[in-house]
Amino acid sequence: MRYKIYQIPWLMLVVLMAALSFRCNIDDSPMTPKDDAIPEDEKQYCLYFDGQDDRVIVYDNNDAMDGVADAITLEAWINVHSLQDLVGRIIDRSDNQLDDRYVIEVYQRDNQPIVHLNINRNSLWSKPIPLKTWVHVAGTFDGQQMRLYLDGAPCDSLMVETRVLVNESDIYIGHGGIHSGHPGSFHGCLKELSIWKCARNPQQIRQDMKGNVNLLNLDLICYWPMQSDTGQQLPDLQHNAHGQLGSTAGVDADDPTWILAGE
Ligand SMILES: [Ca+2]
Ligand SMILES: [Ca+2]
Repeated sequence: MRYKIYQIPWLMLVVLMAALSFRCNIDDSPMTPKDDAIPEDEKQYCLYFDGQDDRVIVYDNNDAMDGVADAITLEAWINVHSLQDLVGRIIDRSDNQLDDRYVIEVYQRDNQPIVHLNINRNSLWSKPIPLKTWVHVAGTFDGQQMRLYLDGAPCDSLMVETRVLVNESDIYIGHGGIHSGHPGSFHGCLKELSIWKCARNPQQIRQDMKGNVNLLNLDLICYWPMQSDTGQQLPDLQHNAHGQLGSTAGVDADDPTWILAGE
């Protein structure tokens, strides 16, 4: 079969469009790299909490946990999947009277999640935050003023007269503690949790948000980065205040689940 000379540009156009179509089909394919394609040192894990009974417990058996008095900072990356409960605790340390406590949590208001910082019954609230999106939260108290930050930006503050003296309780992560008066089941993912014995300023919060926390900083009390799947233990890289997944040291129904942070 022979083509006439005026047919050749059309043939070239058809071939070009077929090639482009094939190329577009490739680009439209979902980007789902295989898990084993990611080098181990570039994986970033987090813990998924089911919003029902999952929890991490840091038992009160480490003096480093008690280094807070006149000032504190609580920090975490959170990804809220849904509001199954009125509150979802991120970090909760409460005594049996609720007069001595520090809590940072997600709270449900008008069917939207907001962040709530509570220090000894004093409260600060954020604006609504998006679901299924990573948000950095930080709550600070400098001895006089409580402040709340979202993604390193200040969003509220309050003058209070109090001290932080919670020294006899376990720390609960992703769930209310036994003294919290509420289940506080968090539904979603948490990573990069830290507790400091100072009120960190916005510049310090923003500087460390990307995981550049300096372990030589003496104000850092507990640091649970969740860098890898470490089984039943949540390692504290600062003072060995390791957390336990679930309600027992073995596998149980209260265990949160290690997943890759991008999932
Ligand atoms: Ca367990
Ligand atoms: Ca469970």
